[in-house]
Amino acid sequence: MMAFPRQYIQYEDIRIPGGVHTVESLNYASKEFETRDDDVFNVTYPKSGTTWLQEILSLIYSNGDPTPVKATYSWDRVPWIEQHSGRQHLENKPSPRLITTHLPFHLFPQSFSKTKAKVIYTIRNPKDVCVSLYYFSKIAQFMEYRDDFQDFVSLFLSKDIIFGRWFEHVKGWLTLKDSPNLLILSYEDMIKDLKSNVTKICKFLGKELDDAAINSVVEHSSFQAMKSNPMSNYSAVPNEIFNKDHGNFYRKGIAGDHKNHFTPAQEEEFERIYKECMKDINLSFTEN
Ligand code: PPS
Repeated sequence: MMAFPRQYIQYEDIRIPGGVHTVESLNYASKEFETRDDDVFNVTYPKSGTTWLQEILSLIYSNGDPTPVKATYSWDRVPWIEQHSGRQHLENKPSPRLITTHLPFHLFPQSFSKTKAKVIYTIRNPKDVCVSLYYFSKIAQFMEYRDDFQDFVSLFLSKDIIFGRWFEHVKGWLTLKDSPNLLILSYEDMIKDLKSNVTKICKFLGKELDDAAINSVVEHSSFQAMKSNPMSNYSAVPNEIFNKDHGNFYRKGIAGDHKNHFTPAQEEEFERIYKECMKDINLSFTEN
């Protein structure tokens, strides 16, 4: 397989990795995609719990039966709408479709607003997102790479970061916060109590799972279960795309790892920018 170049597409106001995305695939996602009333979208800023939700949603829709998550790749079960294979994956997929996206709200399918489709938006502490993305950029050969952590933090805080800045992404999606069709989840909350979050997701989706099925969803979407599931752990992706010699996609899966990476000066600067950008938004991030 050919390696993806570390090249970016400028799509409207955001930069998106090339190779896996094309202008055509982004136009499809944003402008042409026909949303169905029973579509379910797993929306995240990168490194905020995307893969986790792919697994949880797959397991909820199989009523806790792990067979599908052990038989089919996560990206086929809950495909990304904006990637080059989005159209092929989604056009003829039977309902209800489970769909993943990192798109900011303003580039989300235009057809969405006329439907009853549901969106689950998962938010993670941006400092931990930054750390996770730093390590991911060593593995993902399509990502812009900065060896020096401080350089990476500067990139993360700039408009050149993939899918736009975390701040604008989160604020954009929070404009929908009063919609009954949006469920906001917190990565940190899921770390603390996965079962109550799975129950909350089921309620939002109108899925009635009994206690044994809920427990099975929790068991099969644990960090360890996913890390050892070849259908979800990206081990099948060739090294030209995900270089496994440079790290593991399932790195730590914890809340608060930024404390092991940010210097006090970096924390202070990040906090200053956070406060400036998020002044009207009330979010908190618990740490273990
Ligand atoms: S991506 O590339 O945007 O799809 O990445 P994404 O899946 O959003 O984020 C990857 C981080 O999520 C962690 N992860 C989990 N944490 C806890 N429990 C489970 N089950 C789980 N699955 C994935 C993964 O380890 C990455 O975080 P870091 O901090 O790098 O470990």
